[in-house]
This record gives sequence, structure tokens and C-alpha cells, in this order.
Amino acid sequence: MKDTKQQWFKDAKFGLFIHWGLYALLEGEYQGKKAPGLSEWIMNDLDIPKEEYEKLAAQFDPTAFDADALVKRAKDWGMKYIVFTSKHHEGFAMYHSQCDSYNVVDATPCKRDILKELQLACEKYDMKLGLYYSQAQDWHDEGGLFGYRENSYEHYQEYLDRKVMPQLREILTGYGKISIIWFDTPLETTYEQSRSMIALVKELQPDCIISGRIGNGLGEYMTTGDNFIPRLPYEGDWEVPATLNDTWGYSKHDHNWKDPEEIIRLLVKINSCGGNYLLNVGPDPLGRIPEESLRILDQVGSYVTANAEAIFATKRMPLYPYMLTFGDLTCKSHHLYLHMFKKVPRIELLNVLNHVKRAYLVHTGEDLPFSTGATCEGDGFIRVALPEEYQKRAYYCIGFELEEEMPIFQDIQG
Ligand code: FHN
Repeated sequence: MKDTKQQWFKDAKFGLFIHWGLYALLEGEYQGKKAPGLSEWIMNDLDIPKEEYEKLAAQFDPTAFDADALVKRAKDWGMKYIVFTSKHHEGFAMYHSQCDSYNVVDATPCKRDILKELQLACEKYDMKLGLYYSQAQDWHDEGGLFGYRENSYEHYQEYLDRKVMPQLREILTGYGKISIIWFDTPLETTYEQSRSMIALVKELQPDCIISGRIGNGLGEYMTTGDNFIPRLPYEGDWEVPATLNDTWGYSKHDHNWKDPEEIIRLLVKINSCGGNYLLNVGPDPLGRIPEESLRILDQVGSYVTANAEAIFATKRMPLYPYMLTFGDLTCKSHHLYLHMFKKVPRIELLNVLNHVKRAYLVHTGEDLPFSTGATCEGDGFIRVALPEEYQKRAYYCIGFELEEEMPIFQDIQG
């Protein structure tokens, strides 16, 4: 079972992923050709020669990037941690690396250490900072690997020694407390190689959590496939990394935005199964967060902050025997929470065996009349009488205070 041993991660439930690198400058298109897949994969997917691609650095001048405003916004959305791409597969460091001049200070006109700006903002707003670091794929370095291609591993160990280990040391010593190293796409990294990266992280920052994608089954929490939601509760620590549209890096062509209500439902589903939801934004060439991302996250954030009690520090739910068509459940100690996603005239929950002391609207604390009993079929029920106003709305949450510590459900098999 995966265990980060970090209470903050278990309680966090909601975080912000930031994918930003030189790929943002191409906005999902190179020489009139659209990126066929993820926009941050454009160098690989359109076979852009390294010498051409690296010229992008000379155009990187994100005058509108405001780390303070972004971290504050994430805080307002209720997010508890941020994971930022310190180096993605393109190989470009978004901080001032001393061991490779292909970085955001030495290779660009802006000469800004973006990671430093984010670190300071995270410290100011008491936000945990995690760093994505692509340990194996590096399309700019001869020793680095490529996804979906034949790879020569001949220089990989040398690359790890020359670039990866020193860069890990830099990001773990120069930027304050780092709460996660979010490794990704290990490819054929060996067990020993994964182990040595973990050892370095732990030597420098023992509390820093290692993501599931360090490879060889070694991470401290399970990272699901991108945008994949487990069907059942998962014991142990885990996280779903997810996009708001179809790509991670900025693309001017990707308008396939998810509905904020869908994101709220997924967040609750993930929390109910015991996981964290890490939602991505991809800043544009000037460092602006796309308006659509802000609109979606503002709406999701309003639900999250109004119903924070029913989201943060909730525990993995015991398996409720029914599919709820109108909502979903989360729980913590003596509370069960019903997140309402549909307009209904009254609420009935079957087969909850707990003794209910109180029912209330989570966002106002207002008590709601409720009754318990048994249906004529013999199923125990809790019924809640809804004020008229709530019969006509959705996306609110009802809390139940219970006598017992956790929800207890009757097995419907009998
Ligand atoms: O290849 C990357 C991709 O660009 C993105 O960073 C995601 C985020 O989870 N990880 C890899 C694919 O799973």
C-alpha cells in the first residue's frame, strides 16, 4: 500500500498543476502544422530539430506572468498544493540551473527565475510547492530518452550523473521546502537508477514526497493514468493528474474545455475514493492563464471553498452499496456528506445504519429537518426535507452528524 506518511498530502484533496515551458511559445502549432497530440510534445511529435527548437528561448519574455497572483488565485480556489514543471521532456529548465545553460535565466531575454518567483509566492500564501521533473525523457540532451521511439540507453547513466542528479540537487537546495518531486515517464529507468534518485531526494529533503512515476513501483503514492479516475476506493495515497481541456501545455487550438460542474463531480468522486485531484493550467507565451481555465476554476473553487468541510481531510469512504443518481458521498470521522448534483424535491438515502444526530447545509450550517425509519420493503432510510429554495437548485452539500465514527452501510446482498 502506498503511503506518503505526510498528513498534508492525505488531507490536501485538491492541487494545481502548472505546465509551462518553451512549448508554450508555439501555442500548439509549428510552421503552420498543428501539434498532433499534446502541445508540450510538439518538439517530439513534429520532429522539430533541436537547433530550431532551442531558438524559442530567445523569444521567452512572459511580461504578464505574475506568480503572486497565480498562487493567490489557487489559494482562493481552495487548492492546497502546486506542482510546477521545473523541467519537462523538452529539457529546458524553468529555473536558474548552474549545470545547464539551457534554462530560463541564461537562455532568455527575460532572465527571470520563474521557479524562484513561484517559491516566494508559495511561501507568502502558505502553499505547498511540488516540482515536476522529467527524469528520463530529455529531447534536448544526447543522453536523454524519447517516448514512443527506439531509445539507446548507452548514454543514459552518464546523462543521469551529469544533468539529472545535479539538477535535482539544485531544485532541492535552492528553492526552499519542496513538498513533492513529481517524476514522470520513467521508461526503461532501472530499479537502481530510480533508487538512486529517491535516495538523493530523501538525503536533501527527507519529507519531500516521491511521485508514483519514479518507476519500478517505487513511488510513495499512486499516480493514476492522466485523467483516469479509479472506479473503486483505493487504499493508500493517490492522485489523479488531469487537464481542463485536452492538453497540458498552452495551445491556441484546444477549446475542448470541460464543464466546471463535471470537474466538481469528478473531484468529489476522487475524494470519495480517497484520492487527490491535481488540475492543470498551461500559461500562454506571455504567462497569462487562459481565460477559460480561470472561469472553470473560479466556479469549481466556489463550490470547494463553500463546502470545504466536506472535501478537505475527508477519508476514503466505505463502499456505499448504491449508485446515487443525484449526488455523491464523502466522509470524515463522525460526518457523512452528501454532495447534491441534481435538483430533487426531497432526499432519501437507503441502508445507512448510523444513528444520525443532525442534518445541515454545509455552506450555511443551517439545520435541516430529517427523519429515519424503514421503507415498506424493509430498507432503513434517512430522509431530508429540503427548503423550497434547495428543491430548485443543485451543487450544494448536506452534512450528517453521526453517532458512530464512520458511515456504516448495510450490504444490500442481505
Ligand atoms: O508526457 C507527459 C505529459 O506531457 C504530461 O506532463 C503528463 C502529466 O501527467 N505526464 C506525461 C504523460 O503521462
